[in-house]
Amino acid sequence: MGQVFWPNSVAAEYECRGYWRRQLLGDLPKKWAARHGDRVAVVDDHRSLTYAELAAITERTAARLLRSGLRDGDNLVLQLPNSCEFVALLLGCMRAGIAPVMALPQYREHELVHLVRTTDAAAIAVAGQDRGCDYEQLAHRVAEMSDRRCRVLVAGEPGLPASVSLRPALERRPTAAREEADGTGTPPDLPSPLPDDLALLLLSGGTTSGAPKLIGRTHNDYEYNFRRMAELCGFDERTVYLAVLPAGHNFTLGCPGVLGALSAGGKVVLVSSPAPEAAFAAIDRHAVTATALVPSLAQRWLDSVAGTRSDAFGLALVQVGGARCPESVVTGLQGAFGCTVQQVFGMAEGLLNCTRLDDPARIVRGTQGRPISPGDEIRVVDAEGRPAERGELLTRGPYTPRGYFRGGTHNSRSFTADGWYRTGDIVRRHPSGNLVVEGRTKDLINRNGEKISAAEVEDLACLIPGVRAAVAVPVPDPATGERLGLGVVLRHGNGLDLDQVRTFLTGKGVARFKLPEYLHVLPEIPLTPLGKPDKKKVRDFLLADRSVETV
Ligand code: OOB
Repeated sequence: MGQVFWPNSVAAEYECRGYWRRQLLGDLPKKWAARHGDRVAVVDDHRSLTYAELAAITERTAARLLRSGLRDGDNLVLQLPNSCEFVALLLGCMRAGIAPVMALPQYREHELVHLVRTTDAAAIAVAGQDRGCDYEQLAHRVAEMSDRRCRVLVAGEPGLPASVSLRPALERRPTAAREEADGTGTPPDLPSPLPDDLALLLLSGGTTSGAPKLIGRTHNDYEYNFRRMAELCGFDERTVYLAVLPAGHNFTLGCPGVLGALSAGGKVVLVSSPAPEAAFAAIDRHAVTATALVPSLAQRWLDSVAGTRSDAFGLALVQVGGARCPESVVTGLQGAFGCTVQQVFGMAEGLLNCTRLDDPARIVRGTQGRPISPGDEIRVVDAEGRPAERGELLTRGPYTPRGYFRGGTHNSRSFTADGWYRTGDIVRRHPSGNLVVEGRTKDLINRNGEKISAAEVEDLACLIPGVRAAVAVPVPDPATGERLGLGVVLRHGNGLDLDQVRTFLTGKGVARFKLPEYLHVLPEIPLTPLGKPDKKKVRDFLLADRSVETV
């Protein structure tokens, strides 16, 4: 299967302690519908679905997926904008025993081919066109570039207001397409996976080497993840949750996110653009009570509400996480929206820390909270692995799997032999028992909460003709937290400019957010006394260039 889960004795304990409830995620919509049938479950710019409709669509989507040739145990790369179709396909996959691989809408060929190959995906599901990108064409190119037969499914045909259609784009047989559209044809038997089977695959934001790693999450562990977060966030039937960050990211999906809000009987509003205007219109129109933001987006919202009566919105809770949040953003949000703020320090690998809704203001401002579960084990260790007040955070627990999906040798670097995940985050224990994130050992750039592996960009940059060596570094930035800076050494004296680098990488199908924003040509890569690239020095060169540019 490729995913390292928990030893049996540990799994039995998690079940015994009530963390795991043997609940299959694909069966949830039926349960929810039995309780809240006629109430609205999900809304986007075009349509809304009641709980009863969501349950019916989940069943139908599962059946359609299986009829289109997919099987229980397959993986499917899911790349849809925030929409009702996203939710229906997600749940439909889980109902059919197919693990959705949660791709972000920003991904292009480079990232998608990697996902399809690593997961052996049997299909890629996309929206036809969205925000200037022809996803259907993109998916076809990806399918052609991957080694095995990968179907392309296009979701969301217009004109079917209360349904989610799935067009198998590769097989354009008219009868099959009609069956898909009207839901006829013999319904296949829907499988019944086991609760400790793989339910979905999340993308790691946190690893150092090469392309992003995947984390397989089980029905048992992920259900606990969003149930526990929903409990801590006080979600209930009155909750109206706005998904404004990509719904496929763990934060928006399950912390408590879309799944937590639905489990609590609330309503989920999905917008496909994070722009303040669109988000504010949705908040106003649907009386949104809770949402999750990365700090840079929170700052954008604050800039755009300056001076207006935004506290008239009924926003009760704003979660901020994904990157270090300046205190000014926390106080700004409290002041502008009159809401409770919660800091969330989480990771796709599992562990979630958050401040509690009734924590004193200084804790909410100055810490990233504490683990959400009594089952979470954490250690803070120094470079020699000894317990310390400040150092790398290690963790194990009921929703932190013990390895990456098909992680190979990478697993032994990121996980200890006894199953602790090395987060690569440098934290300090606050006297209150909360954690403060102070840095990281992992080599990445955290731009708007989106993680970019330095090694991945360096490998790509070395493919540029004339580039002998490259180092990618984070350059601090007030708007995005960090930006991607690239230092390069050239083979010959020929010049290279930023536009050429960006054009080259775009041609390689690299997602736009991974394109370098600063470039510095170096005679040699500066080295530390240990002979490793001195990334601090490279960052200083880039910072110096930047100060010259902005003068
Ligand atoms: C979230 O998940 P990922 O997987 O995209 O990234 C995880 C990494 C963490 O290891 C840490 O380096 C950083 O992102 N991070 C933060 C942070 N929250 C995440 N660094 C400083 N302060 C924070 N509050 O980013 C994620 C997953 C679930 C909920 C929230 C965020």
